[in-house]
Amino acid sequence: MNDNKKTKTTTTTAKTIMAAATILAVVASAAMVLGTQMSEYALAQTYGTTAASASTGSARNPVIVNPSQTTSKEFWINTVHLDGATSLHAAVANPLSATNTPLHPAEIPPANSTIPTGGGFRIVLPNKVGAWDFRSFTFAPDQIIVNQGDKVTLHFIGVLGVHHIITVDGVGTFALHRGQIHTVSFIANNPGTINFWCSLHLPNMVGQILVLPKSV
Ligand SMILES: [Cu+2]
Repeated sequence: MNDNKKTKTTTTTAKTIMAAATILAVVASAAMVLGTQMSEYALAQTYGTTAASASTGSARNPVIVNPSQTTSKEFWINTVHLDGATSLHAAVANPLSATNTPLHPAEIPPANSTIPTGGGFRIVLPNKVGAWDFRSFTFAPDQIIVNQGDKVTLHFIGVLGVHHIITVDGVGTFALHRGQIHTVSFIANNPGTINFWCSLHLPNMVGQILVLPKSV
């Protein structure tokens, strides 16, 4: 084989390889599109919708609530306090990071407090580096809805706060420390409201159970 023929053969081989590579790339991208479509379809199936209903945004059927049916209901209620921690001095941004901006501006505690008395609110005045905090106690959740005749089980969980003295109206009073769970159960015989509260953190550490009347 002379040099001319060699060059021609090499060029032809290179063209063949390039053509094959192009075909492979087309097949691969077609497979990717198909794969994406299949995974979207699988996702739609997972959420119990068809592709048509997903595209029109129609919702799934709502769950029908029937107040005439009684059942057992169980709730987990955490003791919580929310903290507004801030400082007399603005937080310092990191000059090396474009996304790190100060978390809070300089703030001073209000001169004339409007906070009601009771342990439910607390201001921690500025410490020697200017940090101060406003705290508010609550339950999470603090509103519960059940049906008349339901067996209601409440698990109170001591998460935040050293301890609490909790009363569930008509059910009882108990102490709850951090790390403990105290459970009460009762039948919601009467429609109306059942209040619960912590006597150490009034007036805001309160909650309410709304008992819906049985339909006749
Ligand atoms: Cu409390």
